[in-house]
Amino acid sequence: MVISYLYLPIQFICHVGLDNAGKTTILYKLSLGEVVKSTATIGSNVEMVKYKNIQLEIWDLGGQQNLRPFWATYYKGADAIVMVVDSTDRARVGVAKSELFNLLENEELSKVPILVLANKQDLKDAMTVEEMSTVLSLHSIRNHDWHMQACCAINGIGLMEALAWIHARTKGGGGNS
Ligand SMILES: Nc1nc2c(ncn2[C@@H]2O[C@H](COP(=O)(O)OP(=O)(O)OP(=O)(O)O)[C@@H](O)[C@H]2O)c(=O)[nH]1
Ligand SMILES: [Mg+2]
Repeated sequence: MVISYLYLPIQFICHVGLDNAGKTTILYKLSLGEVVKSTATIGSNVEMVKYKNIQLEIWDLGGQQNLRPFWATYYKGADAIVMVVDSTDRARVGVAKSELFNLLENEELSKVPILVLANKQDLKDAMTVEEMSTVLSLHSIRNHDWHMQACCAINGIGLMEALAWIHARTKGGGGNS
């Protein structure tokens, strides 16, 4: 029913990650169920996505280098951060790592769970979750609840698991936020 839908609690999520990682493609795959041809995001896109007993207000932020300093202006009140990484972008995985560890230091995010999406798993040269976890040094993260999920924004594989991980960390799903 429309009315009960409107009253579902809202969780505030930010999609961050380098340009071309697939953040916008994931946003529209989740909200529309379709692959939308995207152009580089300048600023942000926002969409509501219903999942079980919550609504996710997902802010998709532009990932180009000159836009990354603005990510932090969206962090206040965030219930989860989703960092999207292009699993084929070996050349820039070090940059992605540095952006990830930079956001982990942000005080606004001190209690916020971090989901890392290893996107573009449909491409044959994609790094595996194990390789990505190693190159991103995820196991050295001690001060955040984090998880890595393999996914593909084109066929949607892994995206429901991503939502389930976030849901489990909300009050409705048994978590604290
Ligand atoms: N093969 C494949 N291509 C993908 C996948 N996800 C996204 N893409 C493609 O990657 C390109 C960049 O996707 P976007 O969603 O625009 O990337 P973005 O992270 O939003 O980039 P910025 O807005 O510049 O930060 C597009 O051509 C997408 O079609 C995927 O899982 N597999
Ligand atoms: Mg985008």
